[in-house]
Amino acid sequence: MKKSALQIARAAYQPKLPAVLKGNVTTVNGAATESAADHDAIKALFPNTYGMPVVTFAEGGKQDHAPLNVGVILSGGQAPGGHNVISGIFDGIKRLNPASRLYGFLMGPDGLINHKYMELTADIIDEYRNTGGFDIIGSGRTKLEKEEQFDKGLEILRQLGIKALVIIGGDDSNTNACVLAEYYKRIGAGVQVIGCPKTIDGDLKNEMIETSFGFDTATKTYSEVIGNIERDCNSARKYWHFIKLMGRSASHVTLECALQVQPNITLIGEEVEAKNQTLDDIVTYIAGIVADRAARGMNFGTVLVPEGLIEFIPAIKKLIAELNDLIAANQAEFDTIGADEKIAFIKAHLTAANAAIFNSLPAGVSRQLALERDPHGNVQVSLIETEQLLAEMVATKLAAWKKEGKYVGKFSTQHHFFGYEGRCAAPSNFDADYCYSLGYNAAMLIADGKTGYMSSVRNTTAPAAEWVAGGIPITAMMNMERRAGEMKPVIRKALVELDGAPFKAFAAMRDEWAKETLYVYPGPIQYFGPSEVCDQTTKTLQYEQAK
Ligand code: FBP
Repeated sequence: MKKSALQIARAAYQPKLPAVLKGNVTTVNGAATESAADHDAIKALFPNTYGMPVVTFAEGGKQDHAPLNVGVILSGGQAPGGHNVISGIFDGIKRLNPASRLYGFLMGPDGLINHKYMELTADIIDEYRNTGGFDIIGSGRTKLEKEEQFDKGLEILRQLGIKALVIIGGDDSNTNACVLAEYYKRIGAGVQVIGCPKTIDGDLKNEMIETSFGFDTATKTYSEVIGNIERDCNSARKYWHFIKLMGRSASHVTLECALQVQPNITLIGEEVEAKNQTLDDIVTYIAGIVADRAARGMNFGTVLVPEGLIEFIPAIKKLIAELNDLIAANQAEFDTIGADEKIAFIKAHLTAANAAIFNSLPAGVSRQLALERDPHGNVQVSLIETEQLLAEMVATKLAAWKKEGKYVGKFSTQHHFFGYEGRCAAPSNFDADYCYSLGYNAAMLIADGKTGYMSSVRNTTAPAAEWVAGGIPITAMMNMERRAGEMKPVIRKALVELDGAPFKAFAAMRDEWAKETLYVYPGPIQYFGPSEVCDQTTKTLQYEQAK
């Protein structure tokens, strides 16, 4: 396979590990845990994996281990560093015993269910070290949730002598990993299940999981291009750039990019919800800043929009909740009718208040809300062109203000959506190191017999040698939520906290960024060079850990 000069040089990079993982480890058990909420309900659903302690690894002990056969699955959207998680698992189990073997299930959970797999040998692993993408084994969004799927998977796990399965995924996939761990423990299958926190969205985090992998590289990639756009914008001084950023259910990506590039306007979905704003409130806010800058001769600017914005607007959120229940209750009928009939059905069955909101939305948006769902039941917000919608609505408002004499200026727009560009970038040093450590650490959790745990590497704003390695029971992150019309145990999503340090820092500076032109140009990710350029963590982590 032909490789670029960077790929060749990067293949030789040796990811950093926490010092504790470099030798033999012993397990230090912390206190028993409780679920994030709904203790009784979660305990009843997970009697075998509830309440386990947080574990931390310490140096010492003896680690002679029998050969370990391990399986790995990449689940959901791509995130930079997945290949390093896999190479970390590989190196970890080989260190425990060189006769250990690693199997990759192909194209996500489907590979387990349909018995599609490949053995990942040293030469294959070496091809993929420190590379972006999930192409080593592919990924998929099939939901692993039914006992028939678990039993089918167990057949191949037994055939290959696999003692543990590592599921690399986001909150939904790790929820399913936990259900699988509980099931295999209950039936005495003898297969452990370990999760790894992946998603560029950054919404799988808590006290013990400081960040999901891929967030660092993806936000640095987006910030590079937004910075370039800002410089173009400040050179030509004739466009307002509306930039939508991935991040389906939380606005962490948008907030992190804002902290890096200091745009004129940033919308944060969680704030829109907390302030109970309407679409018109948002449009008025943007138009106000555009008019103010125009009055001072600046008919240009940048606006960052989180892709999940639509879902945070309270009126639309209520509408989506009713749509979810309505579709779930009529799934059989829904599966047999065409798009126009579905829309007609929805209009006929929605409550009056939600029907009014539904009818008031531009046709493209209402269709998207009504028709397209991913296998986890999520609205596919990446397909809704919110950036364009907002730009058009702002233009209409400004035209009205012009007539009233409240606005004098020119408003020309450009639209962008950055998402896929960042999901498979070559992992930054942080993600390369973090992912390799998560994988290596997963191998140690397996060696220790753990199941239903998520691999956890903490203290991540310190140098890698000082990172703390261990595991957190997945049940400790769970609560009950309504999904597709039913209450389900799920990992609680981490949204942007409005009283958290990253948001507060942003909120303190945003008025200045709106008024003036204070763009910052981060430039491309650097893999080689001075540490202050190559090894910086995200601003989010820096603010959260106050460093
Ligand atoms: P994960 O939560 O699976 O990591 O994926 C997140 C994400 O990248 C979102 O930001 C985006 O809305 C979605 O995936 C896009 O999904 P798809 O890859 O199926 O188009």
